[in-house]
Amino acid sequence: MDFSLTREQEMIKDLAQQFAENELEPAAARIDLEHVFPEENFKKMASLGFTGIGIPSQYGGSGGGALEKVIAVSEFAKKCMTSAAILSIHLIAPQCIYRHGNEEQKQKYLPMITKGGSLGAFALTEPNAGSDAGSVKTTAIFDPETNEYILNGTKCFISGGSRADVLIVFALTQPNKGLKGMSAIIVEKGTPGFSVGKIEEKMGLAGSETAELIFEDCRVPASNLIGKEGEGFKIAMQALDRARIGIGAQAVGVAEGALELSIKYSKERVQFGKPIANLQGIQWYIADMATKTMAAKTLVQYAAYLEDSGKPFTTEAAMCKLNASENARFVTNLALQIHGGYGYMKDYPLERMYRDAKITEIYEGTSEIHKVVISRAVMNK
Ligand code: COS
Repeated sequence: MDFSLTREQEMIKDLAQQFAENELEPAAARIDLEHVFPEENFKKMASLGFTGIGIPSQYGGSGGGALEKVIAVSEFAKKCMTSAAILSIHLIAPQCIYRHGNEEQKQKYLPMITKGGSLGAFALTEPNAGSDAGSVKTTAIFDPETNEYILNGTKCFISGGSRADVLIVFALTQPNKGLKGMSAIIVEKGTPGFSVGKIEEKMGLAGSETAELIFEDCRVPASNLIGKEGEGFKIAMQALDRARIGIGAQAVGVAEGALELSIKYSKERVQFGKPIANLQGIQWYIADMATKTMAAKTLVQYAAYLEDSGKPFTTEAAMCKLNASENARFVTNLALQIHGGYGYMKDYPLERMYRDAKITEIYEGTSEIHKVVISRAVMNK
């Protein structure tokens, strides 16, 4: 068993760490307060190759796989969860096209979203299809006269949806077949009949622009179908398996960031005539935070290793996301507690990290859904 990173992975880690410290951290508080998508930083992510992780260079990607994604996303999340979420969720769309698209689709769409600065989005969730993703009601009816699909329906809570240039939309091409009639279709920003509705006001991840998307007789060429008709649910589930490792990486990163800040603060903060780091209560907090975060990180990296090795990883992706997200809430809560009143103030990043961490227990599948996935697997149900 070899837990060490390769030289290339070490380089990605260093690059991500420097970028996070120099560019992401200084903007993090402003993004959170002003609720703005960090356009400039996203462009820089693209120019540094982060938006093309997991895609080969022939399509504009920077190569690597799940572990490289985990490394970059975790480093980003230490300093700015919104930026980590933007990267991690963006990476779902190129993976869908690369793994399930045809050569023409790869040539057309991948370079723009891997290195061209275009943002990808994954549009599955609907008002009545959240945890029950198979209940999607949006339709995409084929029109043989024009060789187009006509989309009708509403998606909600779509991360980056209002800003995305290329969206993977899940819709029923055969509505009478339920989830077996679901297909994955590429929709480009600006397509007539596609509009952005409500932009959500969220508890955290303020800069990631979570939006409602409305499709009203939105016509897209039949050539935008990814894979075959009816394959959409499986494409979505496989995409979510990969994405859940990305959320695990976000959760590990925010926990590591909060732990680092807590260690630093506890050594500086003097109460009762000595640094609070000398108090055993604080030492025990730090020991628990460090141990649980190391365990979470190891499980996330193990799930990434399975994905990269071409082995089944659905269960481990669910486990790593469940564990890392619960740990992120645990660690950011204790970190805020260690910082006391200062932790509650916006002058420090702790309250933001605490708010941002919470979403990891909810999006890309709630903790409860992951327990369904895990128990089904381990109990053979
Ligand atoms: N990979 C590949 N195929 C999968 C799969 C996976 N991870 N999970 C399920 N499938 C397949 C099943 O094998 C089944 O195919 P067959 O009918 O050919 O056997 C089909 O999909 C239906 O699966 P299942 O019966 O398990 O579907 P359910 O409706 O019970 O849903 C859960 C399964 C709950 C796991 C799924 O709906 C889910 O993940 N929900 C959460 C959605 C989510 O994360 N939403 C957030 C969106 S982005 S913020």
